Amino acid sequence: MFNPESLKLYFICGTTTCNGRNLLEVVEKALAGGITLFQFREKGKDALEGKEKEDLAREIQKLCKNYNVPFIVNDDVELAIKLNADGVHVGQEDSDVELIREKMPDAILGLSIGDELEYKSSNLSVVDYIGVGPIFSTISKDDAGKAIGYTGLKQIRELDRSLPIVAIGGISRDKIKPIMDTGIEGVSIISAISYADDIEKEVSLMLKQFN
Ligand code: TZP
Ligand code: MG
Repeated sequence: MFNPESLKLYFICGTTTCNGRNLLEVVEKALAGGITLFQFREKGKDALEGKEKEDLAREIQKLCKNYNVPFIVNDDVELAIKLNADGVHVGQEDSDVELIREKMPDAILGLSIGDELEYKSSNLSVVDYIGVGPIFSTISKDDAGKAIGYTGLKQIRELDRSLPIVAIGGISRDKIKPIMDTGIEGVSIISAISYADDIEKEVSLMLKQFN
């Protein structure tokens, strides 16, 4: 069952976006700090594939289970099914969300939305939440679209107040309060967590921003 509260502090990471650190250690520290959801996003040059990717995903899934935090796979629907992951997150260029919903009727299903046009052309009736952004410019995604800022985020929030939204792109601790003020459910973050000097402490400080 999907609880939109799990979107609150949503950490995304893979071996290519963890600052050369050991991904399992990074995820363990983030879990200890209090992240509310984890997405395994293994992408880009030098990303793991096949059995290596699957084995690492299983290890992270175990860690997340220990902390009772949902484990979501980015893009790779077949891996998500094989692992019986809690969910899958896809972009506009990935497979059709209706087909994914047929394959994974009970999983958490998230879709990336870059702007109002993408919002209007997507079948949102089968998804549990949307990831909206980039809000600000990002170092973590080469092909990220144009940053939409607080104004763009607010516009999308106002299109449907019942669809859970998580914001993404260039979000650091100081931006959490103003982003949450737009009335959305959470923030998803890569580098401000994976590059933090002390990941556990940074995550716990981020959590305080929601009070
Ligand atoms: N989609 C839009 S921006 C982005 C993704 C995956 C990267 C977010 O990473 P960061 O480091 O939190 O800006
Ligand atoms: Mg994708």
